[in-house]
Amino acid sequence: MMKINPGPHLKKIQYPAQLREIAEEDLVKVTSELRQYIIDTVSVYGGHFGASLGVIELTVALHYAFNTPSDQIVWDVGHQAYGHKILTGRRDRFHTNRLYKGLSGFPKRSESEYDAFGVGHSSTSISAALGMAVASQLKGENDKQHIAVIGDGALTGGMAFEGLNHAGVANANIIVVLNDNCMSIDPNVGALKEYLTDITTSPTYNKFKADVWKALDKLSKLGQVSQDIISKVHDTLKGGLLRHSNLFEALGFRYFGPVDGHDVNHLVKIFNDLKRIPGPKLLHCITVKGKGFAPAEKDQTKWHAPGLFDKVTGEIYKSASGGAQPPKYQDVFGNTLVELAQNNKKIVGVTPAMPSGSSMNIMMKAMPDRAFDVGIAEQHAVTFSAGLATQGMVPFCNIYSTFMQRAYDQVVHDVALQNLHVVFCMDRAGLAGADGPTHHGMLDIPYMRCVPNMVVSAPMNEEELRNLMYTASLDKNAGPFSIRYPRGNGVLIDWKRPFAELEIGKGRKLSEGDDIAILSFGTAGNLAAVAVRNLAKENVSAAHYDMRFVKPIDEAILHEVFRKYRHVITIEDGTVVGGFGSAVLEFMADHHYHADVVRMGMPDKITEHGEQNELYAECGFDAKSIQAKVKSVLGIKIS
Ligand SMILES: Cc1ncc(C[n+]2csc(CCOP(=O)(O)OP(=O)(O)O)c2C)c(N)n1
Repeated sequence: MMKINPGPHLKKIQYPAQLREIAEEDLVKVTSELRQYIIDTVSVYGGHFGASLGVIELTVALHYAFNTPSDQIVWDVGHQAYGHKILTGRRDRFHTNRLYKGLSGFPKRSESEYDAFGVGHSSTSISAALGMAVASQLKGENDKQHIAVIGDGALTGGMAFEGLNHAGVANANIIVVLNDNCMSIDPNVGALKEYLTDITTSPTYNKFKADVWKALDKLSKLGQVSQDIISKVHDTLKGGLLRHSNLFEALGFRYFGPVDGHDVNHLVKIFNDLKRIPGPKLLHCITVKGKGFAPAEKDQTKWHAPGLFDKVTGEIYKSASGGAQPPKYQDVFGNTLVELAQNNKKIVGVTPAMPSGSSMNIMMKAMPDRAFDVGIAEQHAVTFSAGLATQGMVPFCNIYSTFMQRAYDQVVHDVALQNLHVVFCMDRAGLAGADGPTHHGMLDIPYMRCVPNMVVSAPMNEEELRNLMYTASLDKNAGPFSIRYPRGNGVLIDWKRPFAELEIGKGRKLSEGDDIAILSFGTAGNLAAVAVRNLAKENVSAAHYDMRFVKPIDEAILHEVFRKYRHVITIEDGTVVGGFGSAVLEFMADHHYHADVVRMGMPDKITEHGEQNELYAECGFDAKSIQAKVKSVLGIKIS
């Protein structure tokens, strides 16, 4: 283990109370030591990077000016909260960040009382902080502060606006800190981004803001001014602000800024001022993602989560495994989509803010008019796709399994009920790894399986993914079609092999056997195939079926299996509750078969974070465990 040494000021700070003992003139030193500590640690232990560097000054200023943990800070998404973790009792464990059994990469209530709200998915902070603020109001805790720190990317999510809309009339004590760095993971998109740039650069607006600041400055010099005076000043200013049509003011917020989000002393002063102003307030801070580490400032997308790197040269290390690597599933998706779209003008691509993560950027580059990044807006992505489909387009809407949860009603109400031809490609299905429970794609098999009209499929390897995408694009298969695949890569494939149309609802038998049948769905089939080969060496004869589809499920195979076998094992890379195994059990019950069915998959509990293989091992999801399960089912002594 490599020891990371904190600088002399940071060394003195275990908790924010100690930070508050530091003289204001030394805060800049604290920020540079904190920044260095993150660079030192993330370069050798990995994790998110640029976002935390961009909010160092904000983090220090917030904990300095506010009385945390009594005052509550909600970090939106939470990938930028490393500085917060280090300042709130977790510096000595920070090297375990995102590692198995170590600190979570995101704020988590069970980890620290300073983590006011568990996060991972974006755009929740305003609603959560507002809930806290209203609760404080109801409890008569009127001095308590509630702060949502939200990025300009996260602000593109509809929920953020739902929160703003409510907060603007709730009259509760909430401060929204808008961390505007013009970036999501990829460059931020949409009209809101343009608007934020406009109010940052408009000379008339800024002249007016300067007047506002002068007035506020006077107020703060008065010390404890009465709410009455503040309200009067506010009302006078508000008219002017509205004349300059400020979106946030129009929504009932008091808007302050834009300010330099890297001037820690100025930020402290502003936060101390804002504390005295009741009601909803928004502070617009301009920051630079990756601030203080030149390569990260330069290529902000690459340095969102770069992996391990040399902190001196900025070289990002390649993964150790040599030789030709099989392509990642996401890249197979991206390249295949372009190939399909070249031959079919109706195909378009839709991603909610994940061009790099899903490899939709391949199509965005090749066919910029036909691929859309719609912002962090999964619900919109699905209904936008539905709209496209009503006009005969064939949208491939790519959303990580975990983020699709957001858009469930749109999947049901806007797509499935109207039987529209939208292809849902769900990346990161299964255990996501170091991002942990907020990002695991555990639930999509059950939640897609119960939707009428929906085809639910999963490829066993990359070649099957190509064929499923091709099949899903065909007019004769018009209707909602979902394809799930995991993070990472599988096998080397021959890109030149022509597409093969797969029959919907048909699985395939991969090996014959007498003692037991193993039914797999998706990439779990690769583990099953290894297990079957190993079992054969021990004279255990297992049949293996790759089902490909959970809905419609291959009834011919299931009749064959239940007629022939007393013992059946199902395996899927998702929760065992309501998933593929459950579909098999339902079939068995509906057709009055009787067999011993064992379901393998993810247990009905929260699986934490760690390397994917560590987590799969913990869940007993590997070839060895399948072999052991087969033997125990057959009553064979396990050697
Ligand atoms: C609902 C949801 N969709 C997508 C993501 C993936 N994601 C994580 S961070 C991020 C960008 C956030 O941008 P911003 O809020 O501006 O923060 P920054 O990283 O720029 O500091 C995205 C799209 C997510 N966490 N949640």
